[in-house]
Amino acid sequence: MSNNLKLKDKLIAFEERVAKKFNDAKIKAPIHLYYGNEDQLIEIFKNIKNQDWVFCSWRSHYQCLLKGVPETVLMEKIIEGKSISLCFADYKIYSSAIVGGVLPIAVGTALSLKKAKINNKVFCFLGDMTSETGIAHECIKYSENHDLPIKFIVEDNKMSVMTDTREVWNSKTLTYENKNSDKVIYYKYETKYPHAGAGVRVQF
Ligand SMILES: Cc1ncc(C[n+]2csc(CCOP(=O)(O)OP(=O)(O)O)c2C)c(N)n1
Ligand SMILES: [Mg+2]
Repeated sequence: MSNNLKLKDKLIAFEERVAKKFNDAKIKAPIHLYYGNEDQLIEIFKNIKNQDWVFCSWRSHYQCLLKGVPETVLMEKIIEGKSISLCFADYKIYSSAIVGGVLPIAVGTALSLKKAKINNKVFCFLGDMTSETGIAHECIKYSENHDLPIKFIVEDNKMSVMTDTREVWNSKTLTYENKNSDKVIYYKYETKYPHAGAGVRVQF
């Protein structure tokens, strides 16, 4: 079995364990699970070094694991109810459940790295709807124009909770779907999980 396949299985199995704990009411706070984007994240993380910063949203279990947070440590935090805003300073990973909340913080981090001539990068993950907000447009424009050491990764599952993002904006394509920018990576994925929860207890 190749290393990528092992890692992919590990990621999927971790989310399945979280899903079971949530459905068994062992986790009392919201969870947001990933599925179907393992290959893309494994590829992206090949370019992320230990000393690089990773910024995420409410959905961040895969990034935490790929940044090196041990499964037991991550699971403990999730059981404590912290899934929605996981932060591990030692691993340089920071998340916020506020739509667009991490974007300016990621830009500021990239600006400070550039000013201090530190050779590390920032990787900022955002959903398709987040990528259409004003704050995302400003942050990406600022990062492009100042050539900051940052990559925004737009993760398109087509939905914002239960709402079709393209329908909202009355557009067949998203702003960053076909945009040629060295600051933006864009990919599409199909998940098997609802926006939040794992399909049995509370979900929305
Ligand atoms: C400021 C703010 N407004 C609304 C919400 C509620 N909310 C949480 S996730 C979400 C959908 C965001 O969709 P998208 O960016 O596509 O991310 P996905 O969950 O699909 O990965 C919304 C509206 C929030 N967390 N913060
Ligand atoms: Mg989405």
